[in-house]
Amino acid sequence: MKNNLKEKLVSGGKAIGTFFEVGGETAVEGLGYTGLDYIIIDTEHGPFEVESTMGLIRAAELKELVPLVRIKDVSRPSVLKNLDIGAIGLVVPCVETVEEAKSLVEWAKYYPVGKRGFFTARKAGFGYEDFSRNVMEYFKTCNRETLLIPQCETKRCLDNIEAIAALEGVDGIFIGPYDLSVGLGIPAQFNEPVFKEAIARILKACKDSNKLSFIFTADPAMAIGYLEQGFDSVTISTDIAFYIAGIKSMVDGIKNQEGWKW
Ligand code: 3PY
Ligand code: MG
Repeated sequence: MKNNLKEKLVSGGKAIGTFFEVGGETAVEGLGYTGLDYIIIDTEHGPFEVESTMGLIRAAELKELVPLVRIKDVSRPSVLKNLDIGAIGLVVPCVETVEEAKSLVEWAKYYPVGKRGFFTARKAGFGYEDFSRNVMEYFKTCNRETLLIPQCETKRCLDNIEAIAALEGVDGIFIGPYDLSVGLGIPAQFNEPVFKEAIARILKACKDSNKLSFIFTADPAMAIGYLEQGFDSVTISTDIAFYIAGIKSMVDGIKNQEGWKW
């Protein structure tokens, strides 16, 4: 069990991902040819439940695309089930307090870091992978390789960000700029000083605690800016946005010829 995304990021590499919303194993497989490092299967906003998510994870594994899952809420079943079906990392929306982050660690990490419920699930080969035969080795491997990444996307989370980022078991922070900007009273105004200060504060909290930093943007120029600023990773747009834009630009290019009635 190895997390290629973690390996890349802790060795100083940058990574790029996208939110997966389209659905279907074939769509995941196709993304394996794009150069993306990871996808985040979005069960917060996307239509997927745990059973279909498992198929999407398998398809990502086939193409060595790292499958993270954005779980739908801060709850033990959401954490446990998504890890047990093979998510190698969880992005958790709307975490606001240190207590919530502590609960997440308890549910997501095995003893002695947390109290994850014991099960030799997919990543353990249902108990047939060598590393899972010894319980302590199994726990240590899962705790090391599984990324737990709360999202900072509310004012309350921002107020607590240093303590949340510093928690043992929290591997990184993912900034949700849309919700965070709403929380700051400046919806989608990403160039406002108050927004930029918030981003800088979260990034510093990550660096000070030696944790990974992720941010979402739909804009490739902003993505480059965030990477230059020091973020470890940007999650760029959603697959559905690329899908529509790609086909639409081809259709527009043909339809825009003069003289034909469509
Ligand atoms: C946000 O911007 O709120 C996110 O959660 C990223 O998609
Ligand atoms: Mg959000």
